[in-house]
Amino acid sequence: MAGLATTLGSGAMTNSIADIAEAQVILVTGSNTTEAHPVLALQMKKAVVERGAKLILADPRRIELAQFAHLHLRQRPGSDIALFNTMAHVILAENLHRPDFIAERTEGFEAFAESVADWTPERGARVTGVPAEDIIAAARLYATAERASIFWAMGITQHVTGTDNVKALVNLALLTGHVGRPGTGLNPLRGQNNVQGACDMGGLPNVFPSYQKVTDPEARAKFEEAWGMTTADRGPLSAVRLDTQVGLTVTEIMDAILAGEVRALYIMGENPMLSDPDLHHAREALEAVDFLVHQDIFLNETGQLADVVLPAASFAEKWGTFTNTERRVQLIRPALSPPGEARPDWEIITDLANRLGANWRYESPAEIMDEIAAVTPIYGGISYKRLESNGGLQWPCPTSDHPGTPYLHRGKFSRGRGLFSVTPYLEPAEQPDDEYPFVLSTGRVLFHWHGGTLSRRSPGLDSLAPVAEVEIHPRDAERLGLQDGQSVRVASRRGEVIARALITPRSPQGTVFMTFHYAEAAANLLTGRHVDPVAKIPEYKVSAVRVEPLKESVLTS
Ligand SMILES: Nc1nc2c(c(=O)[nH]1)N[C@H]1C(S)=C(S)[C@@H](COP(=O)(O)OP(=O)(O)OC[C@H]3O[C@@H](n4cnc5c(=O)[nH]c(N)nc54)[C@H](O)[C@@H]3O)O[C@H]1N2
Ligand SMILES: Nc1nc2c(c(=O)[nH]1)N[C@H]1C(S)=C(S)[C@@H](COP(=O)(O)OP(=O)(O)OC[C@H]3O[C@@H](n4cnc5c(=O)[nH]c(N)nc54)[C@H](O)[C@@H]3O)O[C@H]1N2
Ligand SMILES: [Mo]
Repeated sequence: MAGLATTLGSGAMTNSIADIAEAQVILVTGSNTTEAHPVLALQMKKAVVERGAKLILADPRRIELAQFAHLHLRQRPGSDIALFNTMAHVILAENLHRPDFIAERTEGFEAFAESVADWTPERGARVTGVPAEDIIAAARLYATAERASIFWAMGITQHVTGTDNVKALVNLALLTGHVGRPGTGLNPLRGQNNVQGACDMGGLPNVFPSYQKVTDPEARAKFEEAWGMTTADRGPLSAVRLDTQVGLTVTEIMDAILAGEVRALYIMGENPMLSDPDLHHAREALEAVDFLVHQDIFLNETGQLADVVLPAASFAEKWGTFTNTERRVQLIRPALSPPGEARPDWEIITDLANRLGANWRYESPAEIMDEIAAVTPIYGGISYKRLESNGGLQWPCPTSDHPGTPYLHRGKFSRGRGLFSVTPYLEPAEQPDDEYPFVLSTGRVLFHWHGGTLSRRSPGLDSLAPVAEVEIHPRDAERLGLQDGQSVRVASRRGEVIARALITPRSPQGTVFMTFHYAEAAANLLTGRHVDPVAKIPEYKVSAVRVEPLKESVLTS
């Protein structure tokens, strides 16, 4: 979001899923699309197989999508800026850019062009490990297509240069005019079913709903008025004003607890005891905090540390909306009643607010949606009534007769002109050395979801991926004297886990891959706390580890 919002003015996916079929060239990078977004990946396969689109895959691992790729660039983990700067160099050197588009719709071109002048294909190849001719071929293919789109996910963002990685991709689209039209665009695939909606509603430390900044006095005044904070009937809360200070991000909160600056924590639908980096540190913080509330549909590893647990109803047991990766707001309806004392999240929060002295009178989620529409311009025309009668609406949808917006930035960027950025290449924060000679990359498999709180309760799913595995290249395995299926200890500077070796050329030599789905072999005991300075996202995709074969098999499956 940080990378896109600064350069284009909106942090969301620019185009639509249906649009994938229109692209002639699709660049997918840092997205294991067939495992993490399997339904959307079908559109990519269809574009390639049925429409002859060319797929450029830039991913260190030989993921399933590689079988559909015209070109597979296997860059060293964390070398993306070098790769995309080099592609930009080639596009400029071969005059494949669009001077008309650049002049009309962008700014910052000169400084950017100068900054990639020395990113020759030879230098790019040296830094990324990708053959120079492949980088050149990818640049030509992307630039000369009539319509080319870019898709990415966590392989791009979970680095200390995550924000600049995104900006380097934005540079490519601005250079070639591949944005603002069908079949083009800059498309971050949002991971969780409602992460887009959570951000739109202001679930970020620095904004109110619709990305209105908390530091903007006008925005603050608007919300204070809308929420009745300036009127007298607020009882004990009438002296409370909206905070204009930017809050903390997840990774900062853990540090602030240990510094004594955060005393209470209310966690809703999240399991940091498996998903945060450096779990020993996360545990220390969650044990140190004076008061911990956990609101979840299951008692997960984090809930076990809580002072108070509030049981919530699941998606199947309540009304609500999810906003998906293409900005589409869709209605959910209850199919079951919540078990036991579980209640919808909005009811729990409303009750809590009223016990604190607020005077909230919501009767239903539909009413909350009406309030959202009133204060959130991009959702201005969205109501339950409209959502009931169609397949959802894509924001911006400012008025009740607006049909929604399939692609952004048509004719003009949300910020006015698209901004070129200078993106200097930086190595990952932790490099392999003699003691920790492998790069550990972490991510997902098709059958499990994050900490496994949901998917590992499903015997069907768990039987398909029951044990934590470490992908390791055959040549590395040979050097370690390792057999397929043997138990190994994986250790980093922060901790160690035991998992089962999966010998495969999927991960490149020198890199091992693990998921973070297994509490009994939690990959985040190994990962470190280095973060991107802007977005504060941890570098989950690069840690230095050691792999030691174990004699006996300690795993049962
Ligand atoms: N089955 C399943 N699906 C999910 C989830 C799940 O837990 N399980 N989680 C959801 C969520 S919240 C998210 S955010 C998405 C995540 O979706 P993805 O980001 O697609 O999933 P990851 O497994 O994290 O994989 C990222 C890809 O980045 C590649 N990669 C690693 N290092 C680098 C690098 O340095 N550069 C580049 N360019 N690529 C690199 C990996 O090889 C991998 O193919 O998935 C969503 N979908
Ligand atoms: N090493 C490593 N670590 C990572 C990543 C990585 O690639 N590598 N990826 C990161 C990313 S992109 C993400 S998104 C995070 C995900 O990390 P988390 O969000 O912490 O992981 P989940 O296991 O999805 O936890 C979601 C919780 O929400 C609960 N829940 C489900 N539905 C509801 C509901 O309706 N109401 C309430 N109150 N609770 C509900 C579930 O039971 C579960 O306990 O992990 C991050 N951590
Ligand atoms: Mo995510």
